[in-house]
Amino acid sequence: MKSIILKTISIVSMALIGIVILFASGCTTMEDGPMEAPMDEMAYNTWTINGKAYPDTEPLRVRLGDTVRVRFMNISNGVHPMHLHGHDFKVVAVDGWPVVNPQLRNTVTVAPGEILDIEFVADNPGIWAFHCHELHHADQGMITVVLYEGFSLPSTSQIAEMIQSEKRELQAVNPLIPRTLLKAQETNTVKWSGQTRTYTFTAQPKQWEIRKGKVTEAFAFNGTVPGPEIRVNIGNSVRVTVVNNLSEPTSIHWHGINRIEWKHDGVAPLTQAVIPPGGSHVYPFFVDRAGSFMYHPHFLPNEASQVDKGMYGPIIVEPRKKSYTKEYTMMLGGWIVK
Ligand SMILES: [Cu+2]
Repeated sequence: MKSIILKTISIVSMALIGIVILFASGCTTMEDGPMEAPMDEMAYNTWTINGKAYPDTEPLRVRLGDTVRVRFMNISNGVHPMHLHGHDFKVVAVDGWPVVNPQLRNTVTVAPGEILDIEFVADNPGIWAFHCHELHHADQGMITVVLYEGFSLPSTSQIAEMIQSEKRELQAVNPLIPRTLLKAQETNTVKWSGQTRTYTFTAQPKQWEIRKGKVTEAFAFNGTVPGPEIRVNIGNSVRVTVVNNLSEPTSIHWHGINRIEWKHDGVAPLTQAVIPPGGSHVYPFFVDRAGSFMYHPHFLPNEASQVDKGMYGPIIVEPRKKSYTKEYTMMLGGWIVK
């Protein structure tokens, strides 16, 4: 019975482009006989968009200048914070009802049974991840991409070549920001201040005291959890060298930062090569608005475990005028402590 329902949903969704149906399934097949749907969300091991799990999810194909509406329908029993890279969007409808004064955001939580419509303007050409930010769900399939006309998903060898050419560009005469990023800034209302802030973050294992007397293995940037704060001003460009001293690959995503080239967006192996153990990668980006952002690994399929071990940190872009007299940052984490 369950398989029949699944099939029906999949046919309906294929016919309606732009509709995203979020679904979870166990690994049971028809041959296994009827499957009891597990009560526990954690018992699911595959999470899908329109019946498909990454890398078989269908890209959202857009053209520069499109206004894109995406309709989330959460038929699963999981809560899915859906996150779009490279763009901000507005939640324009909930359960078919229009939202008054929708705010710009890059993540929205879709609860079981909820239907949300979002809209974004396709103004940032490239290949951008679009996924559930419950990173275990992303690791288990709930990830796709926004693919601009004129771009195609790079093959592994193309990614390797892309990284090499980027390296050459970054090492060229004035290496602080790549030419292509400067070009991207020309279309922006905020101009480069002439300042580039540079950071080096080294990821390595660390025995981390999570509460007094309780030590657990963390993956820490520069020996701390959270990792070091990036604190910059509007108009700065930023250049972060990430050094990987772990025994597994990684790659880092600059969450909420849209003035970045898609190939430095950190989703490996989707849009950049992994940073292998012993390797490094230089991430250049630009900040054009004040706000709170963060960085974290986005290496499929290990991003959830790397985040859970402490590989994250805040990015604060100072406002020109402060509405507060004191400030704190709280990064909320989850651990498996033995
Ligand atoms: Cu999810």
